[in-house]
Amino acid sequence: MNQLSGAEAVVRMLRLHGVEHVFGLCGDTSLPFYDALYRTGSDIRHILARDERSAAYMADGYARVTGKVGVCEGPSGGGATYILPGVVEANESSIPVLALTTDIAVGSRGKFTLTELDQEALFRPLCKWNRVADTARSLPGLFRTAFRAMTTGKPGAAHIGLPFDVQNDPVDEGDIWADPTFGRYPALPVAGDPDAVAAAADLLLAARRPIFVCGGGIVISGAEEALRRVAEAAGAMVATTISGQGSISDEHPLAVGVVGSNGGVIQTRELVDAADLVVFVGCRAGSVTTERWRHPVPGRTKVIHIDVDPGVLGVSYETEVSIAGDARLTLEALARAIGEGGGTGGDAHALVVEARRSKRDAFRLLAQSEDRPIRPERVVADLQAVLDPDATVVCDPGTPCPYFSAYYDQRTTGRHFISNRAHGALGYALSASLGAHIGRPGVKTVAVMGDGSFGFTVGELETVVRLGAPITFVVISNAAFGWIKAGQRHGYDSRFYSVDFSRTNHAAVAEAFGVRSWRVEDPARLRAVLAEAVEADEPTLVDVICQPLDEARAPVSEWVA
Ligand SMILES: Cc1ncc(C[n+]2csc(CCOP(=O)(O)OP(=O)(O)O)c2C)c(N)n1
Ligand SMILES: [Mg+2]
Repeated sequence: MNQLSGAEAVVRMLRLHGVEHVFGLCGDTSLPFYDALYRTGSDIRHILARDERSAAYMADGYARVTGKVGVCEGPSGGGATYILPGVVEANESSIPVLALTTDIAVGSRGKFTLTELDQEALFRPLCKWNRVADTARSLPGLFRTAFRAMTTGKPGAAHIGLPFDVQNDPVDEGDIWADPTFGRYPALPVAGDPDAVAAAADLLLAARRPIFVCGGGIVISGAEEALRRVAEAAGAMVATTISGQGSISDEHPLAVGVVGSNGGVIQTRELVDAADLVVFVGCRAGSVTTERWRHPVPGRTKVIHIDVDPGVLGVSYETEVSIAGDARLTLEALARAIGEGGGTGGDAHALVVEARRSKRDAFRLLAQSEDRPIRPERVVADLQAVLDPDATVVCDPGTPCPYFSAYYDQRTTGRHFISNRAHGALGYALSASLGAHIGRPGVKTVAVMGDGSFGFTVGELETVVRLGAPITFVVISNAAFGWIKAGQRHGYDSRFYSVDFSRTNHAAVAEAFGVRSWRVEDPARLRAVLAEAVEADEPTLVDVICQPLDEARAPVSEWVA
C-alpha cells in the first residue's frame, strides 16, 4: 500500500474535511508540517499570524461567519501556551476551532527537551476534544474524531498535538478518508422530543406576554426563520443575548433588542420582567443575560428552556418544559405545533413599540451631542449611518460591546455582530475581524476596539496590511482601562487605582504599519471620516478621542443608579 508521511496525512485530512484556510505561526517542531503544506497543500491557504493568540481568534472569527471549522496552528512550548485564549473562547462560545500544535518527538520526552510540555493536560479543560498523537498511523482516526466532536451536538473546540517524529512517520494512504459533513456545523442536528414541543406550544398559546430570549444557538443553527414564524404565531416578544444578535432583525415589530447587564437597558429589562412566559433558546441563561439571575425574577414567570446541550437546561431557572435539541429543528417543530397561532391576543406588540421608542429617544439625544471628548453614542450612530446592513461588526470588550449591543441595529438576520462573550479577553476584535473578512470577503468588516485591546494586539496590523484586507478599525481612545475604571467609580466611590494609561496616537502607530489613518476629536467630523474610511479599498483606522466609560451613560446595569 502507498504510504505518506504523518504531516502529509494531516494536510490531506484537513482538505477532506473542507478546510481551505489555516491561521498560524511557524516553529522548529512545525517544520515537517510546513513542508507538507508547501508540497501538498495547494488547496489550503496559510495565513501567517504574528502571535498564536491572534491565529486562534482569526480561526474563531472565520468559523463564526462561514459555518465551517476554523483551523489554527502553532509550535510546541510558547506556541501552545499562546494559542490557548482563542481555543477556550471558541469552545465556550460553541464555535468549532481546531488547534493544531506541533510537539517534541515522542522519543525525546522526559529528557529536558527544549519546549517540552504536557500539551494534552494543558488543553484538557479548554476544549471539547483533545489528544496528542503518539503514532502516525493514529492520525487519520484522530482527525475524524476531532471534526465529529467539534461539529455535532454542542459545537466546540478541539486540539490535536503533532509530535515531530509522528509528522515524519508513515501512514497508509488507504486510511485517508473523511466525511465532509463534519467540516461544517451544526452537523447531524437532532430535533427535541415531540411531546415536549407540544407542551411548549400549549404554554406559548396560553401565555399573554411571552418573550423569547435568544442566545447564540439561533444563528449557529440557522433558526432565524423558524424563530420569526413561532414568534409571530404566538405574538411573542423576541429579545437576544449579546451573542444572539442576528436572531431577528431589530426592525421586526416584535424585536426587543439585547437584554442583560451588558448592553441591556432599563426598557428591555422591563419587558423581561413583564413577561408571563420566558423561552430561553440556544442560551445558557448565564450571569450577563439574566443580570445575575435576577431578570427574569426566579419563580415569578414560567420558563421554557431549549438548548442543544442538556447540561444547561434548568440549571439556573426552574422550567415548565425543557427541550434538548437543535434550535432550528425544534423551533420548526414548534412552528408546526402552533400552526397559525393567534392564541394570545396579548399586548406584546404594544409593549415592544413603547419600549423601543423610549430607548431610542434617550439614545438619540446623546448620539447628537456635540460634546468633546466624543460620546460613544455618537460613534455608534455615525457608524450605523455609513455601514450597509450586511456589514460584519466585531466588538472588543470595554466600551464597544455594550454600546454596539444596545444601540447598533442589526437590520438583517444572521452573523453580522461578533464579540468574544465567553471570556471577554482584551485584544480579540482586530484578529477576529481578519478571520471574518477572510471567511466572508464580499461584505465590509469593521472592528471596534478599546485602546486597551489595541495594546494587546497592535502587531497584527502588519498581517492585515500584508494581506491588504480592507477592514476598518475604530479605536475608542480614552487612555484608560475604562470598564474597570467605571467599576471603581460606581462600586468603590471613585477610588481610581491603576486603571489609567497615557494616550497613544493610534493613528500614527497604524500609519507606521501602512494603514491609512485618521484621528478625530471633533464630533462634527466623525461621520464624514468614518464614511471615507469605510469606503476605502484598503485597511483603514479611525482613532476616536472618546468620552471615558466611567463618565458615560453606559448601557451597563450595574452602573445605572
Ligand atoms: C486579557 C484581559 N485582561 C483583563 C481583562 C479585564 N478587563 C475587562 S474590560 C477591561 C478594560 C478595557 O479597557 P479598554 O480596552 O481600553 O476599553 P475601555 O473600557 O476603556 O473602552 C479590563 C482590563 C480582560 N477582559 N481581559
Ligand atoms: Mg480604554
